[in-house]
Amino acid sequence: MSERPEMYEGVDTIWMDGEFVDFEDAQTHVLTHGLHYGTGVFEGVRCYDTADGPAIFRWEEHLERFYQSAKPYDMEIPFEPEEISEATVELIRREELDSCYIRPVAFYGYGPLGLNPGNSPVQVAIAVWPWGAYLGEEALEEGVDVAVSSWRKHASSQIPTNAKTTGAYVNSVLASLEAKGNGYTEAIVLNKEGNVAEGPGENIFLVRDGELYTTGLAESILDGITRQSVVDIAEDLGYTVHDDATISRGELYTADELFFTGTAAEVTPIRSVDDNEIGAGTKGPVTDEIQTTFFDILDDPPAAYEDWFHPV
Ligand code: PPE
Repeated sequence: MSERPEMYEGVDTIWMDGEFVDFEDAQTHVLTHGLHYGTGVFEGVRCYDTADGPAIFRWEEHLERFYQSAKPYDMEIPFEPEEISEATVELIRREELDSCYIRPVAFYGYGPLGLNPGNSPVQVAIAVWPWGAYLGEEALEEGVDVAVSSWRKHASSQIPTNAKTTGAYVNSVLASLEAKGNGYTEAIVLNKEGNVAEGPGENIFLVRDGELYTTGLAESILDGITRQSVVDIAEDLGYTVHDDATISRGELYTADELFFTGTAAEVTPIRSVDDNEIGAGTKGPVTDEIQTTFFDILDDPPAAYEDWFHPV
């Protein structure tokens, strides 16, 4: 096996198919259905080192989406949510991590190939590892330079976009490769209609005249849990939020502020789109207030947001 990526240094254990196995032993056959056809579903979750101890952020919502994602693929995850939850908590404890990223994945495993996955067993694994700022520490302060991708997001009538399916992420990979290849930090992907969908691994928010806009669920986006959280936070801060918006490409350039949300990306300001400066070309004041509130909540959960946290 090739050398272990630095990202996973120090990780000893992975939970796989009901057991805790050594990191190096979490293997699967090359004739795995999900490897050939992308028939897997996954989650990305973060555990934060809060003032009340390590806690998983919005765990119930992530677990629910995990099972929902499996539905269009007739995939029966052979474990109850409680079992997945207990395994995850135990894994974080064993790794003695205060904060980490959590990656549950379920996929059609080694069975007869052919498109019908029905004869392949469903395999499930959970890995945890420390993962810092997704787009870099500096991105959280200064913002990122992004480009509108020439790749369009698939419509939900082609591949359900509200399901977090492994195979569907080739679209995100293409957009991300193109953006990075052209010297940008991240992409923005338009939907089939040519309106804004989302980032390859993030939802997007626009600020105009003190109000917030985020693309609606019918715009071929993932129903992001950070997106939902930011809508709540912004409303609690007194902002008007339009969470069912259609945003045209042109509106990106004239926005007062733009930012990404996601489990990995958290709240990341966007400072330019296609080399056009957004606002003052740095983190804007509304983005700053929302980002600060978001990180404050994660740091020391106030009573009003307590149910967003699952103690480890
Ligand atoms: N859109 C897409 C396409 C997406 O992948 C994510 C998460 C989001 C929106 C935001 O959703 P949420 O995490 O529930 O707020 N992307 C995950 C994978 C990133 C990766 O590079 O892998 C994540 O952030 O964990």
